[in-house]
Amino acid sequence: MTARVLYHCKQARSFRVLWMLEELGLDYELHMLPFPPRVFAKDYLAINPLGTIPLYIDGDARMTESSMICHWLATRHGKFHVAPDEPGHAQYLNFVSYGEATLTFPLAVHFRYTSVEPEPRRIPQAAEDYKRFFMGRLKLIEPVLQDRQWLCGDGFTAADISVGYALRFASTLHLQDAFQPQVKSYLLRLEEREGFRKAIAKESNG
Ligand SMILES: N[C@@H](CCC(=O)N[C@@H](CS)C(=O)NCC(=O)O)C(=O)O
Repeated sequence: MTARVLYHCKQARSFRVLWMLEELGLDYELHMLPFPPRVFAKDYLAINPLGTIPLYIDGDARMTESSMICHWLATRHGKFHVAPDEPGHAQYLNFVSYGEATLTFPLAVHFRYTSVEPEPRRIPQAAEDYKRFFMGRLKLIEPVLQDRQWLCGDGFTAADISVGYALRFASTLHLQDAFQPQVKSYLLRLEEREGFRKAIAKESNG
């Protein structure tokens, strides 16, 4: 059996990988780290010089990009993806990347300048600007979710995990009141999934 190992901090982007592993029903070893590991788990730098999480090890594969790990797992296990020869493949790939590069990036800046930095280094203007930046970037999914349950049609995919994590992150930052109703109900639908609930339980129990 392949040894699968995930390094994770509670609620961090590595949650995407934890969620996908649970959706696929795979066995894995979970290593919980304090946040940020580069400060509180300096040994971790020896296995991941970036100091970021996730680090996912699966046989010969070592990966540090959460959305791509989900896509890779989905294609490898033949579930929760849109294959290259299927309609909607390009849009699927676009959503997988968009969840991290377009949606999570501005949230991370907002989070940093409202919560992570010590008080004297916080920048309210940057926090506000990047909150607006995030809200504007939801325009890609708002019309899609008017008439679809999941981003890529009838089936749940890695794109939903990539984007769903960003929406969940926004809701932990209390930004969900500005979501359009179809985005709010999409997030609730994601949070009701068994895989999501199991992943939450796993990270809570360490
Ligand atoms: N693009 C990467 C970003 C990874 C990343 O920056 N993770 C954050 C946690 S959400 C982290 O490790 N931050 C700690 C640090 O920067 O020291 C991904 O999607 O996995």
